[in-house]
Amino acid sequence: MDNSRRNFLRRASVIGAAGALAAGSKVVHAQHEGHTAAQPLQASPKSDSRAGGSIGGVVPVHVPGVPRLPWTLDGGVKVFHLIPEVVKMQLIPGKEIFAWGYNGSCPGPTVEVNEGDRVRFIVTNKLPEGTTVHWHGLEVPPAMDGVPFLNQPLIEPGGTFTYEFTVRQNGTFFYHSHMAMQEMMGMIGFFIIHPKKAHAPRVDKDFGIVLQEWALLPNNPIPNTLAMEFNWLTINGRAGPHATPMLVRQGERVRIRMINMGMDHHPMHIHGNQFYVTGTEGGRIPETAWFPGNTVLVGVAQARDVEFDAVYPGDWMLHCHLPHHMMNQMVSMVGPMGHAGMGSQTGKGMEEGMGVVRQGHALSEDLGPGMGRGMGMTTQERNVSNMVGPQEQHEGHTQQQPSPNQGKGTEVQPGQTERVGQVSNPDDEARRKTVPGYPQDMVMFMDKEVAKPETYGLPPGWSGSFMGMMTMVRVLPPDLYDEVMRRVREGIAEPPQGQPAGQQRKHE
Ligand SMILES: [Cu+2]
Repeated sequence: MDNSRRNFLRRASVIGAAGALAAGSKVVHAQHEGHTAAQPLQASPKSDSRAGGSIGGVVPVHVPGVPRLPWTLDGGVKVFHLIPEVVKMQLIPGKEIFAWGYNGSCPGPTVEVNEGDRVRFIVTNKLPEGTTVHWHGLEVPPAMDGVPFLNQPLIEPGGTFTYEFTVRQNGTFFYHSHMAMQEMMGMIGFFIIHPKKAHAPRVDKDFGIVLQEWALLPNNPIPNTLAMEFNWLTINGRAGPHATPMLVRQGERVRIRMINMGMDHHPMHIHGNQFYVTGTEGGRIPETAWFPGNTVLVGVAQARDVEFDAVYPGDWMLHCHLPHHMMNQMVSMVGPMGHAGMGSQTGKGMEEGMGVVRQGHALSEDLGPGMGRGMGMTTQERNVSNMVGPQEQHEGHTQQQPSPNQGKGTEVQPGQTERVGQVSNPDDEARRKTVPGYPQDMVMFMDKEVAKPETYGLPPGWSGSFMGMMTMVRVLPPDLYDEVMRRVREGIAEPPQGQPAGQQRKHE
């Protein structure tokens, strides 16, 4: 395939992605008897102390983009219906996958109860295989613990199992399938238990974020749950920049609860603020044991609560700091080696990059560069990047000669370094392409596609800096806060106008 055609196809797929509309996750089953698919975010019944906002000083937890699980009261027992099922969800506009979740949502809807509540969960399985629900961190009777065969039979497709127990703890917990691969299909949700009296100091805003990771081969919408490498990282089911910002009025005290159910640990870092770690998956940490930081490691199966006073106005990033968790759609970790040129291919998919040979022999013209190795026998080889991340589009491919000395025959003495390949003109693409390691990071703007009421007032191009496990805490001065909240209530989503700073010279 020649380069112009390949570039055309890439451009077409980018335009296709940009044209897709944002939508929440939706249930995949063709029909549902007796229950509505995606449960809208709905207030709990009026008898609930939290609905009014502040009996005991407790504020409801807001998990951006994830509904709350409604309940009804039956003789003093809070009754919930939990439905494991397959959902179609959108990681970013244009990237839809099939995940497994609960009640039409992945992550599952948030369970929010009070310490001392008696709760009943009627679980009806709509998955194609058996499942159970484990209440992670909760002190429940063994028969309610959700381990199949040890504590209970599997809930077979179409079957129902009822869990009932009294919640005696308070803090950030979660529920999840106790089948390991189902966990990796997304089957997790928050289980928040409010204390009888709010912890001091009281918070004004209480947020929750679920950290998940997905292995998705190109053009395959089904997560590979056996993978050890993950190329999509999400917060509440969405990758940056599609994650919904958390909104705070300047001066408020904020709690953010983070839970992790995946294969990797996530060092979650906030910009511009220090926080205290105030809770774990075991509940509240005594204030005397709090420690400050701006990064907290949320390990697999852990919960971490952090709190801070939002005194600094600004749009503050909150993200996993693992470099590979700050990217979307990594196409390859190992190749290709050469830039596009005569006989060389670049920008191929993960399969080729990982050396899955499908055509010809490994060193053939098509596959050689994709194997991530230089063959040492062509002038087209250069020490260039592995090309991770989305690829920038270039109008008109430039053919240029590499420097004959680039990366070859130069010996650097131990302890010494040597400058290589400085570039002073960003428009000199030919020169840039001779630099070892180029390209590394690429930027893709999608302000318009991910515009939400919560993004109002962000600068043009803001979305170019958000990928993977990234979101933000927007600490807004009162006027702007009120305006953004009005837009949230009225559902007004407007992208910023104008060009990103420094991008005026670029074509669209
Ligand atoms: Cu991470």
